[in-house]
Order: sequence, then structure tokens, then C-alpha cells
Amino acid sequence: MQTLNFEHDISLVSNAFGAFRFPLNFSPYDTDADVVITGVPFDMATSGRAGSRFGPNAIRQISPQLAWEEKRYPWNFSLQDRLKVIDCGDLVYAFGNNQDMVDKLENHTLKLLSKGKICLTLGGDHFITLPLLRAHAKAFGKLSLIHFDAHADTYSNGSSYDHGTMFYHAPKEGLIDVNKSVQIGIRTEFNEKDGFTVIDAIKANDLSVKTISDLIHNTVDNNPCYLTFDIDCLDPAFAPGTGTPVMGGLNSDKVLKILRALKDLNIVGMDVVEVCPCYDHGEITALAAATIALEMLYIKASGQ
Ligand SMILES: [Mn+2]
Repeated sequence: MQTLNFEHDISLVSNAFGAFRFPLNFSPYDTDADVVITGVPFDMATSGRAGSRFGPNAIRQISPQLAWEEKRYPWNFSLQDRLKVIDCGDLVYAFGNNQDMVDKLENHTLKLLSKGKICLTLGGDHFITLPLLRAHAKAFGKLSLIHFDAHADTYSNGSSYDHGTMFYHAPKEGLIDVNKSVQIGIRTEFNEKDGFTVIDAIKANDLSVKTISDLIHNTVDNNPCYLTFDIDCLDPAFAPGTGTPVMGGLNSDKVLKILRALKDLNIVGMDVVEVCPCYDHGEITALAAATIALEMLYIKASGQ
């Protein structure tokens, strides 16, 4: 990026208006971008500690720290040689009107998908994944879900806007095929009858990356996959800044290795959710989320 005094500005602190120093563009639909990053500052479906509406800003704020490497370690290519990425800022919706957020996010995402863009969305609480799945299922058909989380989010007893219920509704709406979907890192109560392949945190912490990756590959096959990462999949030691933290989670090294092992899957959409900066310390959680988001871009780029 060319800025005030430098032809190539890779500063870790200056002029970082878009995530990862990618161009900020509020009119993303008719650009030549391959990938569009959207922030969704929404936390009205949070059951516990609120504040993830500030998640997108926190991820953007730390993201220049990750933007100076030409080839992000350990990848052997440069992201910008393969994908044109822009940040279109945050979804704007009528404050306090949850359904307006749901409608606007689905419409925005569908518009991007209809133009052939890949969407990387930054939450916001996890409820945003339901309208994202609706848009992606319209574009790609019934999806496989690859879901990193401490919680299964398959509860049926919530209100219409509850960040613990998305994956109860998504199969009922025909958006995802539970038999071809996998949940990784779960360590709160869930019902095996829901049908997902669950690699709970106890197993995920004991199994090798190769075994976990094989299980994921065998479950989703070459079905179009939607990849959703609730930052509370990580142990609170690695991600304290989140609404509903649970002990006994995965470490950041293992999560990065699992994600990199998914690079040959047919991933059609991605999000990182539940960063709650007011409970963060030293931007640990924001850094984890930004790193995971960047890895998702490299996973996509590796197949280009
Ligand atoms: Mn969760």
C-alpha cells in the first residue's frame, strides 16, 4: 500500500484503516476483489457477558501486526499474489433491531456471493452465523459445517435471537447436513442425537492433528463447507476475551495446525466470532482471532 511518505508502507502502526492493511472499500459489490471482509458489530443475542459488538474493531486494530510478512510463516507463497482482498467495513443496521441485522447481513452476503466473492466475516456474537449460512446455502446448496467452539450451539430452548441456537435451526431450515458436519472443541453439554460428528475438547487435546484432520476430511468429504470459528474453542488461557469462556480448551498452536490441514477442502465461506474486547488482556484474544482469520485467507489462497 502506498501512503504519505512511502511507496510501500508495511508499518505496524500507521495507516491501517482496513483489516490487515487491506484496502477499505465501502462499495465492495462491483470491485474485482476475490475476498471481502465484513465486520458485524452485533451482540444482542449474547446469553452471558456482552461486548462482542466491539470484536471487529479489536481484530482490525491488532491486524497490522500480522501484515508485514511477505509470505506468512510457514506458508510458501504471498497471499496478495493469489487473492485480492478488501475490507468493506462494518454492517450497519437499525440499532436494537435484531431482525434488521439478520436481514441486512443475509442480503449483503448474498449480493457478494452472487458477484463471485468469498466472504470472511468478523463477529460479533455467534448468532451472525445463521444469516451467513442462509446466504451461503442459497448460493451453494446444503452445506457441511466445520465448527470450532466450546459450545455445540444446538440448543432448542432459546429465544428467536440466541447465540446458542444457530445449529439447532440451521439443519431444520435445510442449510446444513449434520451427517456431513463436524464440531471441534466442544466441552459443554450436547446431545449426540443431534447428528454432528463431535470431536470434543477432551479428544481434540489428546488426538494428533493428523487424526483430527482425517476425521474432518472423512466427515465433510468434498461437500461445500462453511467454516465457523468461535474464539472460545481456544482455552481461556489463549482467548480470555470472550463472552462465555470454558476451561479445558485447545491451544493456539494446535488450532493453527488443524486449520492448515483443511486447505484442500471445498471451503466456501468463513467467519471468526465472539471476540469480546472488554474481557481481553493485552489483546491476546484479538490477536488469536486476527491470526485465525488470516490463516483462513491463506487456506483459501493455497487452492488458487
Ligand atoms: Mn462458544
